[in-house]
Amino acid sequence: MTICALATAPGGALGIIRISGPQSLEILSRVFRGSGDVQTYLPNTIHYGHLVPLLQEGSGEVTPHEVIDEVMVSVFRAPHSYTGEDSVEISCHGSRYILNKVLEQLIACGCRMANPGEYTQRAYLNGKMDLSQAEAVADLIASTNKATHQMAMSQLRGGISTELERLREQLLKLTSLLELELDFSDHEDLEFADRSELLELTKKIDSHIARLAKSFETGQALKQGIPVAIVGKTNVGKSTLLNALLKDDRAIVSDIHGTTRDTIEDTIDINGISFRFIDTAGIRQTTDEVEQIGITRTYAAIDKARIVLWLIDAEPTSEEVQEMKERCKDKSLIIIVNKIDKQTNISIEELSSCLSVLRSHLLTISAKFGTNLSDLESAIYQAANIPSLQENDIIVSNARHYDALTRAHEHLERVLDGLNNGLSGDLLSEDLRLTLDTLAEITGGQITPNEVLGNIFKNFCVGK
Ligand SMILES: Nc1nc2c(ncn2[C@@H]2O[C@H](COP(=O)(O)OP(=O)(O)O)[C@@H](O)[C@H]2O)c(=O)[nH]1
Ligand SMILES: [Mg+2]
Repeated sequence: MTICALATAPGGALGIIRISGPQSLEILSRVFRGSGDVQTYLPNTIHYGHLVPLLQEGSGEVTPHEVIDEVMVSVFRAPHSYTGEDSVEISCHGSRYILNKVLEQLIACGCRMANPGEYTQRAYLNGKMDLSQAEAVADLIASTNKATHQMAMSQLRGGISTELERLREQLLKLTSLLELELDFSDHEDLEFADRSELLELTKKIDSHIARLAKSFETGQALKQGIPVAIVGKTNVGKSTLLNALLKDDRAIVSDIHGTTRDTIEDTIDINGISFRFIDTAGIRQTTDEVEQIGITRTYAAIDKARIVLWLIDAEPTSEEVQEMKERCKDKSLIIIVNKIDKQTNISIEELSSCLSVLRSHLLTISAKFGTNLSDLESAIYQAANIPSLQENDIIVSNARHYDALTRAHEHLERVLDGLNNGLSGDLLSEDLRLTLDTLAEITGGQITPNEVLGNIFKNFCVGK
């Protein structure tokens, strides 16, 4: 079936309508007047002409005032198109009226409106890309900064697919070693595959899979913004800092203690990575019920954060230090002395030794006057500890891939257990096969159930 859809967002100067399917050119020929016979247009050519209303049988020629639009038409032929089918892209003027009119004509000629992601789904079904690459297309369209763009590009280029192919080869090697053992299992005391060699190989593959699965944490953080909690006592300048980082008056700043009672979130990009800053209610003893709820949320924000900015404007007590260290055990803690525009009696050197934090994690700033904020941004970027995106490290950012990797890891753990406990080769083979099948789900090498495909493509835009 030939499908059509608007591929561009409404409101621009141009609007692109895509047609894909076996009848693309035949349908085009009924509504497009250009030079020569439309149905013989060569692949990868562009043609100038006019879109006209569908001619009724027996009616005369179209008069100039009936022309819908002056357009350019790009022609692609199977299999050398995005979908792998014959396709056409019509660049019209971006009028909503024109675009609707054109779609109406195409549907009258026998096109069906495309479902979300249907072009990419067809590209996948026609072998133009694997499933992980198809998913990367959606990520690429949604990318908002350097990090998400690079992750999507790497996946689109087949980064994950290549990595999985390597794993597959190793798993197949393992399988064949085991099968060799099975073939000769009649000879009772023959163990062809050296079990310790098998064990080594399995461990290697397993740690590789585990590493990929673990990278999801980073991938997810990069996609959603790395959570950074700004915490401290009331009035130390947390909201002022949030506003300064955002360069916007996002949170209310006042010298009244307990002004911020709920958490406030916003995102900024530092060196191409997005950070989600969470301004919190100041920590203090309070009888105000609402403020107390806010403080509980502050602790929850710390729990969810990857980086905690602890703002102080006076020497903290040792109990406070202890508490913060306890709460931030597995986080990057950055301690910030604010209000350095004012005279303070805080000695940074003393603080540094009594807090026993890295010197790079102890900064002095003035949130109000913007002093040392770029140092703070660098410290935050460093603390995020993101592997360089230039390197060929694969970062998994898709929940479906993560799920499959986790299950593959579990199957392989069973293989490891089996090897350690002297389980027979045929039982091990079964789990190995499951590992292979599970990994194949990621690229769609296995036959992928329609339900899974439906779930993947339903979140795409129409026209992609
Ligand atoms: N002098 C000075 N005052 C600041 C600075 N940062 C914040 N303040 C003031 O401290 C008060 C409390 O600030 P606010 O951001 O609401 O603190 P929060 O309760 O921690 O969110 C306000 O009057 C701010 O103007 C700073 O760097 N220097
Ligand atoms: Mg505040």
